Parts: sequence; structure tokens; C-alpha cells
Amino acid sequence: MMLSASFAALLSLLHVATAQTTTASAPTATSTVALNNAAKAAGKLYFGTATDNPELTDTAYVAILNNTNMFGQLTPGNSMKWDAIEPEQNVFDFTGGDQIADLAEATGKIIRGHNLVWYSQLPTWVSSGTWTTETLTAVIQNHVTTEVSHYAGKMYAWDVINEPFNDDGTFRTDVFYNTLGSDYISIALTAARAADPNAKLYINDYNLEYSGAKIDAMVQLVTDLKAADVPIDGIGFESHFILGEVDASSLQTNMESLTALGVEVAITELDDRIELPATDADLEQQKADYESVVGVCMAVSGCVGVTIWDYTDKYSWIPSTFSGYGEACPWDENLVPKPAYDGIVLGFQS
Ligand code: 9MR
Repeated sequence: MMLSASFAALLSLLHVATAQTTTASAPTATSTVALNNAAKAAGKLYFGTATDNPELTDTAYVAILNNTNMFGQLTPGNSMKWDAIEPEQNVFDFTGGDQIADLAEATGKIIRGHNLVWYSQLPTWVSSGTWTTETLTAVIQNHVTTEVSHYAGKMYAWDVINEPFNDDGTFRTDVFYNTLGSDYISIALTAARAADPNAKLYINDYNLEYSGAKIDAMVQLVTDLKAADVPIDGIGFESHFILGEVDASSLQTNMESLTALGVEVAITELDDRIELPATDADLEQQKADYESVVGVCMAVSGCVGVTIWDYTDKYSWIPSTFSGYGEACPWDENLVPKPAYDGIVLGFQS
């Protein structure tokens, strides 16, 4: 059938438009398989997402979030962090954290607690306090014990220590390290184990996905903790990727270096940011990136699950942090699944 000249011209205009940027006609996902179902069928414990309290008033967002065939696990994006939970010394507020823990329970989802000891989102009474070895040890123990006890029996895992390393493999010099050296790590892990013996205790960090000093330092830390009988059960690979920079081979090697030491691993904060405007080709590359990361978790038996750092571009942290980048999540800002969604399904089927 011949297209009329004007219709063909319109199509060609549309083609040019879609080649340059994502538009209303940007490619979308075609798979009908739900992602947590795909993960479980593949023998993994969960496929999950971060969420955050302000988003829970968005009914369209919550409708997808609450589908446990889609998401079998939640991580609170902010409301279990120190500044939210213990804003003043020994004054605890579990309101926001409870909202997400209750939602997870009501919808039959696993929950990962995030996080207990981190240099960021610390109230100033901690970060700017004047501490001795004894007083800061007591502060860490009180914070960890109170928070972990509050959620005891409900948590699959806790990110007990978050982002302890610089990219060059040295310990980050925050108030904890500067006061206690690396002992703050064993102090927090030991307190967490005592408060909830059934929760898996994790250390979580970014840039463990590549070879180099940072993963080497993490392997050494786990080796040292194991040798000292300090409880450690898992390592989280945050996995905040830049489009086209997934190195599946390094990621697999690094995960296996850790599982060989007797800990499990998880992909804890996956996203894949694109330099804007994103082209259709970029969305195809993003599909390949997601497939490749999930495929590595499949290839490593000790990789228990995959969490994305919110499911939709509508609530992604990327645009406000990395100027000129965005569209990092598998659902677009209108809650429509992108080709990346199909990549995740393919990854679990690999
Ligand atoms: O998603 C979180 C965002 O809403 C906060 O503004 C930000 C503040 O630090 O923290 C984000 O989550 C981070 C996570 O807790 C640890 N790894 C990096 C994540 C992205 O910054």
C-alpha cells in the first residue's frame, strides 16, 4: 500500500523527533511478566524498590508499588536514616519508618532497613558533637540497639554500615572514623546482632561494581571482620550506573570475591542514568544495562536479590544530584514501563 506523500512526510518527521529525544512515542516495555515473579521463578529471594514517604500520597504510584508480584521488597529511601529516627540525642521518632514497614507488612513484602551508621543525613548533634571513644561508642550502641530492636522480627536485612570507604579504598573520615577508627564498624555490627539475631547484617557501598582499590578494601574488611568473629552477613552493591558503563565481568568477579568469604551479596540501589535528552538508542542501551546487571545477580548464587532506587523517573534522586542526567529508572515519569523493564525480565530469565 502506498502511503500518501503528506502522511509519509509526517512519519519521517516523527522518526526524526524520536531519534533525537524521547517523546510520547518513545519505546515502551512489551513484557507482561511481573518483576518479583520473574525473580522468584529464577530462584532469587526478591525484586524490590526503594520508596519514600512523600510518594505514598500518589495513588497511581502506590497502586504499582503495592503489587507484590511486581515488587517483593521495599527499602525506605530516607525515613530510617539517623536524622529521621534520632533527630535529638535519645529522642526517637519511628513515624516515617513505621509507615513503610507497615506497608511492607500489609502487602507481604520483604523489607531492608536502610541505614544505621552513615556519614550523611546525620543530625548535627552527632556530626558536630565533641566525642570521646567512650561517649561515641555509647551513642552508636544506643542508636543501633534502639532502632534495630524497634523493627526486630520485621527486617530481612539492615544496612548497618553505609558507604564506609572512599573510592581510593581508604576509610572515609567522618565523625565515626575520626573518633573510633574502623572499630565503629564492629561496634555497630555487634549491637545490631544482639538487637535482632535474625536480621542479615550488611555493609553497603557504591563503586564496588568495578575493579580497583574500593572493592579490594571491602574484601579485606570482610576478611578482617570474619577473622575477628564480628557478625557480617552481606555486602550491598548500590549499583548507581551511568549508561553504557556496566562492566558485567568485574561485577561478577567482585561479587564472587565476597561470597567466597561466606557472605551474601545484593544489588541494593540500582539505577542507570542517561545524559539528557535520552534517545531511543539510549533506552535500548539502558535495557541492555539492566539485563546485564540482573544477569550477573543470576550468575552468582550468593546474590539474593535486586532493588532499584525507586521504580519511576518521577521520584528518582538523579536529576537533582547529577545535572543534565536523568531517566535512570525502569518506569518513566508517567509510570509507563520503559525497555529497561524488559531488560530486567530477560536478566532473570538468563
Ligand atoms: O534517595 C535518597 C535521596 O532522597 C536523598 O536526598 C539522598 C540524600 O543523601 O539519599 C538518597 O539515597 C542514597 C542512599 O541512602 C545511599 N546511597 C546513595 C543514595 C542516593 O543518594
